[in-house]
Amino acid sequence: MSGDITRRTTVKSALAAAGALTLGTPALAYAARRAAADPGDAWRLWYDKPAADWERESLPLGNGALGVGVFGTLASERLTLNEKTLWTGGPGSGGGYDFGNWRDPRPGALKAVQDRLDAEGQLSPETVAQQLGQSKHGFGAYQILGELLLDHPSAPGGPDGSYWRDLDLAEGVAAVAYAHQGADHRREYFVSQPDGVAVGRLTASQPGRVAFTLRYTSPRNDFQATASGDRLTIRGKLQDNGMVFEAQIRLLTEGGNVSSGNGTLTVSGANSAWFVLAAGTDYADAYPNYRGADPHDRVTGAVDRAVQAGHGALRQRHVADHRGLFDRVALDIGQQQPAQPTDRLLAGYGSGSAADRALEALFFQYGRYLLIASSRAGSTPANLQGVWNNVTNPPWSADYHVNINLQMNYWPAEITNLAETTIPYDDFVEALRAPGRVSAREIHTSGGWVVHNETNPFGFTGVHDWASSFWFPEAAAWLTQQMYEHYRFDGSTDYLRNTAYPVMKEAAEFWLANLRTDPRDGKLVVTPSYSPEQGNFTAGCSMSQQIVYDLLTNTLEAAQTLGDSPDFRTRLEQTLAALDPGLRIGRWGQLQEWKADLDDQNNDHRHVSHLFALHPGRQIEVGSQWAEAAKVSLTARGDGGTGWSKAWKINFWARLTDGDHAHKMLSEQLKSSTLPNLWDTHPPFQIDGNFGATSGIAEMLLQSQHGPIEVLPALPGAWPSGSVRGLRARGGATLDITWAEGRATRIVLHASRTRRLTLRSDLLPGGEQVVDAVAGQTYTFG
Ligand code: FUC
Repeated sequence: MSGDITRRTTVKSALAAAGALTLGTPALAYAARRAAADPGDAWRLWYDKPAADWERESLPLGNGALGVGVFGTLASERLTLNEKTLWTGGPGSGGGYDFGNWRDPRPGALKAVQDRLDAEGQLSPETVAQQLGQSKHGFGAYQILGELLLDHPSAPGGPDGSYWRDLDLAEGVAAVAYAHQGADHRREYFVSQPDGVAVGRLTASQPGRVAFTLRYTSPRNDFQATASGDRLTIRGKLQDNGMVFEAQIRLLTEGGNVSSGNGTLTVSGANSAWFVLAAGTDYADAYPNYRGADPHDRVTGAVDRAVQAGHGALRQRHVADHRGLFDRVALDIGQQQPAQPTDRLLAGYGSGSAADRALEALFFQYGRYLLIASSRAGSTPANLQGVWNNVTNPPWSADYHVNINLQMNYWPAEITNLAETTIPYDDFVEALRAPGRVSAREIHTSGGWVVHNETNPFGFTGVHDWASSFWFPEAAAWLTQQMYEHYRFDGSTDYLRNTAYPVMKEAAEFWLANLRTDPRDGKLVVTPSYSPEQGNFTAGCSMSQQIVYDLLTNTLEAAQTLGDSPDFRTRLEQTLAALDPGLRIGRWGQLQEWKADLDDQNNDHRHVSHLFALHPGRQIEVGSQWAEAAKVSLTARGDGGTGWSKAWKINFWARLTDGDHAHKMLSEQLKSSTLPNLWDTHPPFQIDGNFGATSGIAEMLLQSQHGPIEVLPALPGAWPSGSVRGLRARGGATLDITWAEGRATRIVLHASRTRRLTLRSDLLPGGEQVVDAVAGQTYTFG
């Protein structure tokens, strides 16, 4: 790739051009060496100063369960620590916990709201919240685990010209380098999935120059830190809910020695030092208590095994594991790595240069990196901040919002070849069924399972009372969509039978029991229904109908594939036939957001919920009247919005096959919703926009939601030539695509399933070719 090649030659000139460096310092030599050593080096965030602010500048590392934020500060290195299950709230919580289910039964309350909607057409959210809402008890919040500080007795006062800090997305390694008193100092960090530990290593180019004191701090006072030998143990219990947490660090040196005392470990006179950290809690995703084994044995085992393995083996296993996922996709959109650190690259973005394309390609890969780092088997899925959090009261509790946000986190997973990252998502959704059945029974008097607007790790499937976001029973249906899509990409009927279908079927049973006939036209509608997060309550708003349509369509397809009972299939078919599809064109040509024509042409609300059928649904096909109406709606909504909203719009425009407008939305996101560490900002930092943008870029290059594989469906003029390797299409296909002057020049399809695929590209005679693909075979066109 062009980026790779330029990268190697520009690092030196980059640093020199930045005016910050004196050529020849040891740290520069390190930087140049590092860049030259790695030919796949395009994928790197780098900076010439330490992070001053966690949200804007820290560099994230993680293995799904553990997260580390690297500051790279000089005199005292700061590393924020996260363990994804460390949450207040839930069973045992001080304020009591009710899963969001009504504390007192409210017989007839739901029906009364439905009857009023039948009679009056609309109700204010406040009115409905008064009837059906309830204040939150014990919802809790994601907690920072603490911080590790590495205090250096001797370090430069501030970053001089030799300072370097980077995050290598391909290796999953962050590094800090600086020169001090004639020695080249270097710190390197990674968080290993295979070994379940965070690892740090400090080296110096002169013997005996590594010296620091390692200590732990926390904004809570609910812990004890005990140092003994080479081990620091932090053990505590959250005051709110009694959740037990433990972290252990072991610190080893080459040369010099380690001493312990007063809850700290001190290295002096060492040639190098390295540490491993493991952490855990007694959380388990098991209804109704959500507690499992004490973490002590697991944490001790992980640090001791890691020490035994040695730094070299840990690093090698980590990099192999990380690259095994990351390297599956390569993207070249004609980028050239510029002579600038990433924060300046971002600040200078917007001229349409090859440097802009470098940022766009980096942003795409960063979304993949963040998903690998925040969503691996064995923990909960990526939350609103992935796995990273620096406080005890993060925005929205850093929870699982399910009226778009959690779903958006997983949009890139299949198409960008990271299907393994969906394992924690599947586990989490599966575990919501048990509490979700109780909420279905107690709030909706029905079978099936349900979850409303947001949830936590303790099965909060009921409601709260924030009027504009407390009611969204469609969330369960929407959550199952990713599971069916996983099947559509992968094609494994075992997965469909054992994992996806039971969850989908039970969500479908909820809606079979809860749809109601609209007296106005006899159609089946969701009621009460609320288009997130605006307007009044009505019956049958478009998003509600489209989500139920999507669920029932997917469930029917799956029932046919698996040969489920004819009775059930007939019920699905009959319900689909009577269901209002949620597609209606209004007075100004727009796709209506509500069943009545209520849309305001000047409304620029961030949620564009009524386009669910376009993306992530597949009810709307480009070329149809619905697609035209969706375009009218989207145009009226405008190109603004919060971070995730802009990211969603990239996907919408890609699905409308308008590559230039999709690219416009990407550039809007980079210009006004992206922080110097390339985290998406809502504001504040919210990771869904990173994932949504990566998905949107992939959708510009490849789509398959309607079956046929569409190659380069929305290529923007800004990327006239390039290539992408390793994107996935539905039906078990992986594609490598090369293009020039805006047209595909070569397509390579790798089949992992034996099946008939339809490939569409203007490279093919007549624009389309049927491929009778055989698993394991490769097919080349052009
Ligand atoms: C949804 C959005 C908000 C925010 C929150 C976490 O409720 O409407 O903008 O993203 O999730």
